[in-house]
Amino acid sequence: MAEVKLFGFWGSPFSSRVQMALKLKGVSYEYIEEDLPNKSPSLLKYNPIHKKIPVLLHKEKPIAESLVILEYIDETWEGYSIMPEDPYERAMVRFWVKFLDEKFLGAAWKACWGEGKEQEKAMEDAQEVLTTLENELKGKKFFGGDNIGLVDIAANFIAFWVGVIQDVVGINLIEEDTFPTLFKWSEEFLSCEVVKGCLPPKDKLSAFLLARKEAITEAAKSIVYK
Ligand SMILES: N[C@@H](CCC(=O)N[C@@H](CS)C(=O)NCC(=O)O)C(=O)O
Repeated sequence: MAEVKLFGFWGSPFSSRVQMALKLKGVSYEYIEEDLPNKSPSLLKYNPIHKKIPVLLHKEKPIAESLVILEYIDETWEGYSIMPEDPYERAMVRFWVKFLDEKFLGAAWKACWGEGKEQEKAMEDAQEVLTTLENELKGKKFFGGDNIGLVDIAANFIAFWVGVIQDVVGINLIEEDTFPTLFKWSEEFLSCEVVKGCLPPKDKLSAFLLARKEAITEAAKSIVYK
């Protein structure tokens, strides 16, 4: 039995985060694809609280929540480090990933899939977050400095998913002339072989989202972000 297993879903940026960290560390693992509308008994057993992917199973012990998993991976295996050593720098990484998940994901999803006034407001909110990130990134190649770190991995949604969704729904959230630093960062990030190997095929993701456009638009109405 594999020592490390990952329960994931091919189109999920959260699964992709975990795959990136495992691959950067060189950890071999068994990947188990979940059918999210029909979750497996194993997923429900290992993540009974949220019932979501990703779940990392290490020596039969489950860990849920992608950001928690990323830190666990960094602390458990040696080699490439996605977290800095300095406690203050580590605190800053935690600050930025919390900011990303709390302030960007909900707003961006609603900006892409929302309608009317709610969509307009979400677009403004998402762009405000992007402006903050643009400033944070100035003068650096990656959020992690010269190398990809935990914040870069957590921001995979900005680098890849936003671009695909933009094309599907026909909006422009991130463009080269509005966020040049983030745009360049995306290109650098997406050109990394490990990153490329942990992303879904663009066409497959576009088709998947397009086929569910109505359902996603409906679900986006209930998104509340801070
Ligand atoms: N905060 C979680 C989010 C994970 C998440 O939203 N997973 C989605 C797939 S992208 C899921 O499993 N959804 C199933 C459901 O909600 O029923 C993390 O960072 O791991």
